[in-house]
Amino acid sequence: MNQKLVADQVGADCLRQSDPEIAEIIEAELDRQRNHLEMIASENIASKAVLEAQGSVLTNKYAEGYPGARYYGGCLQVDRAEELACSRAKKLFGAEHVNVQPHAGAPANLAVYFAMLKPGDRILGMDLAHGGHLTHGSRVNLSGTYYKAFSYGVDRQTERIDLEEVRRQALAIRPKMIVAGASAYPRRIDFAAFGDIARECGAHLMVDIAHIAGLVAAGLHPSPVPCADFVTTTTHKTLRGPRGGMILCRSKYARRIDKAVFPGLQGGPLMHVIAAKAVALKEALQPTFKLYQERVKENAAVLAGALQDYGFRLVAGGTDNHLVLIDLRSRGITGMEAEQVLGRVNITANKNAIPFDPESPKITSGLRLGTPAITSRGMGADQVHEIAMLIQEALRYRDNPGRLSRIKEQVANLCRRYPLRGC
Ligand code: DSN
Repeated sequence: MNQKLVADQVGADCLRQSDPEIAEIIEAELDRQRNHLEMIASENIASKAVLEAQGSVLTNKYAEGYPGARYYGGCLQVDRAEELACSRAKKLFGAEHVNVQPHAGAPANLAVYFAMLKPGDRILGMDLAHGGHLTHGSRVNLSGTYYKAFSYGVDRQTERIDLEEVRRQALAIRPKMIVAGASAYPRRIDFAAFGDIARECGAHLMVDIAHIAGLVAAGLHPSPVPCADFVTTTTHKTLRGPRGGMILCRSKYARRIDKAVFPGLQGGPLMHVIAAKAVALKEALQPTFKLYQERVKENAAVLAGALQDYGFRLVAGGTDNHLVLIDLRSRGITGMEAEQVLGRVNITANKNAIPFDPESPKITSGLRLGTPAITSRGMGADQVHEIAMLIQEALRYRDNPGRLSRIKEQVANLCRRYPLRGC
């Protein structure tokens, strides 16, 4: 490996001297990212500019509070960074108010609940087993413990959200909060219909766009901002920023949300991450970002079509966004085994429950694949066809080590032709 290049990329020169073990781990991880095809739908490749801001001296600063109203001195510069992040996020999503302090998507969701609900209040969110998220009311999460959580799923035939059924449940349950959004749902979500249902049953609507934030920002998925009271997101998935979270809301909820994030749930904000969020949001406001998102979506559609041509059954029959969910049952392989086989040829993906999955969440019958990271490397339709072919070959010849090592070499070749990109 070119050590100079590694040092440039990770700024590892000083680190290599002071902590060679961690420096070696970072170099090895960079090597892995360079030489593996990243198909995990929730991962991406942040720009060097984002990495630089996140690795900056802003990590040294305590700044509890908000710009202009902090509990510490010396916040002039970090105030400017947070103000920039907020104004860029508002512009990008057309939101009235933004809080950029949540450390991740889960605390963003919990802050909204903390702002608006009392323990024991009813919430209605998408079932984790049908593609929802832990923080949408799962029993193993705080959201399903402090609140009385109910869930809606997808229709058994269409594997899509049945809005009439959501409406029926909402009117029967009368939740205080309805949660829309998903982490493994390949189809468009009708947020306007969710808004109508919430209004009809007197609930607040929170939409979690963590997965599709980049598509929403680029106008490639209808935005929930006009119809939801609260929109939460992570900043590192399709949005391609640093690892973190964000809450968008109407002005009338601004104070409650800000108080819930700090001092309600968090202490000192991660100012280096907030600066990196600002950088990513500036990138997302550029015309090239829209082209990137268009390509993410096109690549997912090409992947879906190619996998179907190889005879794979896709949940909900295909995709409208950045991910596909394969039902592996007819292939005689579980999600866990498929993840392991693909790992052996340097394709990184994750096992995932499919709706009405007969297998446990640790095994699963599904595999989730996403295109954000390979698209960030510049791959297009031809490479996606090649990847689909490599995936089907690897799963088919999983017991043939010679075949697997040839596939691994083809993956390496693809990675060499499409290196990780800089700024
Ligand atoms: N862990 C994320 C995902 O992979 O979808 C959700 O939080």
